[in-house]
Amino acid sequence: AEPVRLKDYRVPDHLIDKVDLDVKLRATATQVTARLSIKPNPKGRPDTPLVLDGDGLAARRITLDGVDLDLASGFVTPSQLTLTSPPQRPFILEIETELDPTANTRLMGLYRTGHAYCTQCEAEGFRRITYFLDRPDVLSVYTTRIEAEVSEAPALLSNGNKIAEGKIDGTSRHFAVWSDPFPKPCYLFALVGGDLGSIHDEFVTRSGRRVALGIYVEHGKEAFATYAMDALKRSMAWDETAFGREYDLDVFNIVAVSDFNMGAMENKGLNVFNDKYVLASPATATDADYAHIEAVIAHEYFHNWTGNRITCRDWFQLCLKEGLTVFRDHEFSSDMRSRAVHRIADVRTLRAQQFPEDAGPLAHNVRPDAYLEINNFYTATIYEKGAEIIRMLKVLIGDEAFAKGMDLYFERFDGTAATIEDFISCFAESAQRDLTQFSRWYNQSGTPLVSVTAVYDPAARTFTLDLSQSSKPTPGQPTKEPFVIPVELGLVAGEHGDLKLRAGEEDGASGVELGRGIIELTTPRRRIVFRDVPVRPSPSLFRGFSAPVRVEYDWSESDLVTLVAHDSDSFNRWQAAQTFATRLLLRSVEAVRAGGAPAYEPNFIDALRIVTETSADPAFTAQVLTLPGEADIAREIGQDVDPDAIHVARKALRAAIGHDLSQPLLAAYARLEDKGPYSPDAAAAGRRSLRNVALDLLVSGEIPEGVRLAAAQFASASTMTDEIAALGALSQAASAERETALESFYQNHAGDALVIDKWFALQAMIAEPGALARVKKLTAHPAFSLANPNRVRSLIGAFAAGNQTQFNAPDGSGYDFVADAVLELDRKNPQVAARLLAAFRSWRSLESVRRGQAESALRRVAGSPGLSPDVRDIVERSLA
Ligand code: BAL
Ligand code: ZN
Repeated sequence: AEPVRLKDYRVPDHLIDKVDLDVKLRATATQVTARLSIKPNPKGRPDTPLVLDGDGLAARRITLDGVDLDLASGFVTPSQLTLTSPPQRPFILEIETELDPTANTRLMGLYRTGHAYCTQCEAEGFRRITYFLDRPDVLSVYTTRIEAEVSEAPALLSNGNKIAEGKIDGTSRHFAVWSDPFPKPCYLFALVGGDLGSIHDEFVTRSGRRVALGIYVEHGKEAFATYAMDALKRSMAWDETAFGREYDLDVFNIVAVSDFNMGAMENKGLNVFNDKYVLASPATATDADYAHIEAVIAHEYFHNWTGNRITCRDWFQLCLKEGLTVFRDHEFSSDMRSRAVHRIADVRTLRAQQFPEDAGPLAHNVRPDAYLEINNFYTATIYEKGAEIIRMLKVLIGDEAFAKGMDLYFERFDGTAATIEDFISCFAESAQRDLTQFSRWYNQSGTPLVSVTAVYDPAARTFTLDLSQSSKPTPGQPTKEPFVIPVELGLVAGEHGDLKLRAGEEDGASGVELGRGIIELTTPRRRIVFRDVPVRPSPSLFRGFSAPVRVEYDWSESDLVTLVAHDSDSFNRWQAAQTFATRLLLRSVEAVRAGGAPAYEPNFIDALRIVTETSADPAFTAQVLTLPGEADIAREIGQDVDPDAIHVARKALRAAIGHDLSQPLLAAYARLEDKGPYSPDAAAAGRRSLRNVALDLLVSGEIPEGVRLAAAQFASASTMTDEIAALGALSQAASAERETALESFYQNHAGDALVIDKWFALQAMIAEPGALARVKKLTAHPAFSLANPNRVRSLIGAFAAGNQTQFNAPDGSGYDFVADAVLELDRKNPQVAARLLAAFRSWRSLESVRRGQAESALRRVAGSPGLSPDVRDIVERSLA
């Protein structure tokens, strides 16, 4: 297949103003009648054929202005409907198709899940329902009539407002008609018909619109949706105050289903969710689950403006809605929780998920310029790096110009399908600034490296900082132009804190920059000479992670200890601990590979001790005590990676922390015990997180009291947070107790799919040689199914992404297992299969034996017959 290219974009030659759908739901033979009001696009080319997209469709009848077209004449295939010379005036095309929702295992288009029919149309699922101009710049007003058996689907939902409903006389069927007044692209279409429980509430917008809110879930799970409802109302209120955005329909419904490819989907007025991001109770969901639910509910709701009211012109602009909406949900969560701790968590995610993507064969621009399969571009780069770019923009132009630019964007592009250029132009205008160079962030892939050196001259009292930026080649981009990189910095003089930044124009800095503490690196190199510097300071660079870059600076150990203790920027206090840990771990890995013992550094442990004993914020302390992950360390090493050595080094450092800090950790554990009823708020969650990090470290350090506490906590936990944390701690080492605990966890939670997902994932991530055998055995467990994406991700996905030593076993067994799973899954659900295969993305950085094994597994996948376009795209890019 030929890639789709951004440079080939052309406006559509036809438009579809109005879509009237009539859907008669039946388990294996659903009948869809689509009445499309089509017209030539005055901005398109005249006299061109009309080509509608289809995917696996079976047309039953097609009429043009009421006249039957001959289906046998060859103008319609399962994947296309072509009118070679359509009328040069508005006309009505009516298309009847028949679908089998039960046989739809791809979970795109209309499918069955649990007790419901539901749809997923983004990116190109609508063409599996009817023939259409399936592209985001064709906006139509939809009316949807749904009909079903009353007993099978008492609830009938679609986009917009319900305008009619009733029984169908003489039958056991009923219908509902929904009308959505807002023109939208077909990827935002949704319908649901099902036998579901629901909870209802109301939100009154600031201009007085009463909005009926509903959340639909499996019967019996209604009480588990109350937190999601609360998060929804908070999201609606927040968008009014933070972005001036009000909701615009009388109804907002959410439906939670258990079989879903993505996390959730922002269909206009009818969000469909993976139930993982809706259902929560203290006994079944962890604090992290609560935080995710809050964030995803907010994210999908915020799409109503950034995505729905203003949509994307084409799929190359995906980050226009995704990066921006992630930025908005990060801001929301920061306001709801601790901003500093939230920032740390977001950066951890970016580094764990986006940095490796950007460093490997799957690297791509935040705005790609070509794709073979758009489903493969719902990536950390589009989402997380896309959000970072917007955050950087805000840092660069300041809050006021940023807010003005957002207002301009909403005002100017409401009701349109927009581009990144449209978006950026609003900020260029509001900030009165040329953002051409800044836009390179959208068009060049890879993580830039900023190298910094410094010289202190005590006689001259100057501190000279030399900054330089460089970027490695990425696929298709051998060289890069310099980026605009905002460097938020401070010079920390021990316990005296920040020095005032002084430098003149002749020293390479502007007063405006110094006043804000934000230096812009726009050229390959920049030197700044700071004046009146009384002592050698410790530079605090990229405060708040002001740009998505890697930083290289040779901090001394005493600099790092100073920054951990005294940096006024709490993100950089955490970062200094991470930098120290990383340095130590890299040294250890080398020692271990050379046959020696892991490195040990009392200064590092002491820095952690000070935070543990003095920090008033348990959530922050928990972050400081959490070392970089094994994959993070692998990425830092970059080449010739040996995951076993990394595991040994990291495990030894955790053991040292647990051992050496056992007293303060035990004290924190005792002090932070939950008193009173459960609350998912950030403060309570923060206390539990430190307590559980302490427990885990104590068990790592083989402190007998820690092991005893873990067993006791597992036996008596009243929350899933504490229960799974204790089980995780107990699972660190092989023992009969571990197996008993795993068995009892299963018995206690059997039947609760989301909890059993955790049980699968925990076992998949056990870092010991028996893990693969265990995972293979679990694929035969009655609770496992390849048909359920959450299950696949929790068992096979967790093994591939979360078990570095066993997935990367040198005999290739981990790779073979995942490759086999990908091939089997590809026949059912290519989208999920392709996502799973992306776990190989860092294969080239491995040492040669593993690299060879990974390559042969990938080649075996590549050589298998009948691959989906999704998997073929990933495997070919991985091997290129
Ligand atoms: N638009 C796909 C799901 C999401 O990002 O909200
Ligand atoms: Zn989104």
